[in-house]
Amino acid sequence: MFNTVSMVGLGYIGLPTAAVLASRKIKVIGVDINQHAVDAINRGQIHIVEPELDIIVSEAVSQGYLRATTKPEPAEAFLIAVPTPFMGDHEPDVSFVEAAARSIAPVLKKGNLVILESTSPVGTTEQMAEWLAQVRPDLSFPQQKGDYADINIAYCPERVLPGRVVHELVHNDRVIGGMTPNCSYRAKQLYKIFVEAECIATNVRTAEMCKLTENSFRDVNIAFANELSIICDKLGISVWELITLANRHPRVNILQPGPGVGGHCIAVDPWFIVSKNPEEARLIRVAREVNDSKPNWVLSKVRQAMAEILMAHPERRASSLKLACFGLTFKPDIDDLRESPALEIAREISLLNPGATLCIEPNINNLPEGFRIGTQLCDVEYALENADIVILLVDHKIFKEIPANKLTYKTIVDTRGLWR
Ligand code: SAJ
Repeated sequence: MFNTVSMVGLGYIGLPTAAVLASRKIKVIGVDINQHAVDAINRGQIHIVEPELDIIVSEAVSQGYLRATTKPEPAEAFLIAVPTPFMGDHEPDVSFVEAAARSIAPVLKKGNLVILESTSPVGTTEQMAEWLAQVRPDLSFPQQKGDYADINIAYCPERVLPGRVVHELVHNDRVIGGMTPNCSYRAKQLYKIFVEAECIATNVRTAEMCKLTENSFRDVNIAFANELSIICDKLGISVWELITLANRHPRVNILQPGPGVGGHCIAVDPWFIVSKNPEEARLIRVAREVNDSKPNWVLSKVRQAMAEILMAHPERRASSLKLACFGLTFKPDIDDLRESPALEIAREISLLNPGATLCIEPNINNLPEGFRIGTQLCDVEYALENADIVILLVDHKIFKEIPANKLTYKTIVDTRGLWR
């Protein structure tokens, strides 16, 4: 049914999807504006970090099923997975979707299927159909001719977890929102090429909202845990013990508090609901605010720890204090620093601390910008030998393995409950 598919956007979602499709012996033309990414893929290499992806891409390219280009070419189906960030005022920026739609419009042919996968505010797919129709008045679209249109259009959100993308692409259920029933039917046929789980059809707006709902649900639940951690700190209760006990109730399942919420999804997507429904989305907005303000609370705990040491040791100067930040990534055991609260906190610590700041992040080789000059990236042993205050920001596996006796004489600010 589909011999040639074009994947527009070859990032964290597009490249794995293109490679998995190609591994099912579909000819895949990958399109990206990033020449460096295109060149790397055509050499059979990858420009992002994701387990298992390198092997699939290199095989797909060497067998001739996957090829990348910067200029769209004709295909039977087009999948769009481009970034949808938000702007300074939390308003969604769908300009990459518009650019992608306008770039494929000239090569569209009667019978083509166009699917948007990018996380998008409700209404974006219909807007995309309008952009396509503007460029191609010679073709008919679902908003004009329904099931009899020349072009089929659907929204099908990605839902894969970074670090498990290749597995989840195949094994997660897919929600498929066609602009018409025929659009859904055709999109379903496409996903069935590689999805072994269920593909469930709905309408386009429900599918768009479904993706936003999933990530907002998680954000609200993490905000609940983060708020609890602040309340428990005031009350002298261990939030970690409290959550373990409360979760013994058969209908309670509280998530884990941390230094805040990071990444390019959960910290962003709820704003797509809030910006369209500012009056109604009250809980969703407050959850965002609770999670966004958690780094400041952690910083206040660090300041408090510094003050307590100086009070207990009046002979010491503030500039003699050494602080060690354990972890910079947005979640454990990955190298991704995007929207990372740990990174934000570590930077601020380096700026507020008159003494030395050490950072321990086994998944990167160089400190990113924004730290006070002199801030050092070092290993666990060096940090534990030298630091007065250790601040646990990311629950990387190797930090879990630190023996308790190495932490005995340290002042600890543990945002993950790893060393409780
Ligand atoms: N976090 C906590 N406490 C928790 C769970 C997570 O503080 O109990 C924090 C993490 O440390 C991290 C942030 O939340 O900073 C987000 O991490 P995550 O593992 O919850 O999610 P992401 O951003 O890696 O991926 C999410 C997933 N969505 C859901 O689980 C509902 C994934 O399935 C989506 O495909 C992805 O967003 C996306 O692309 O939208």
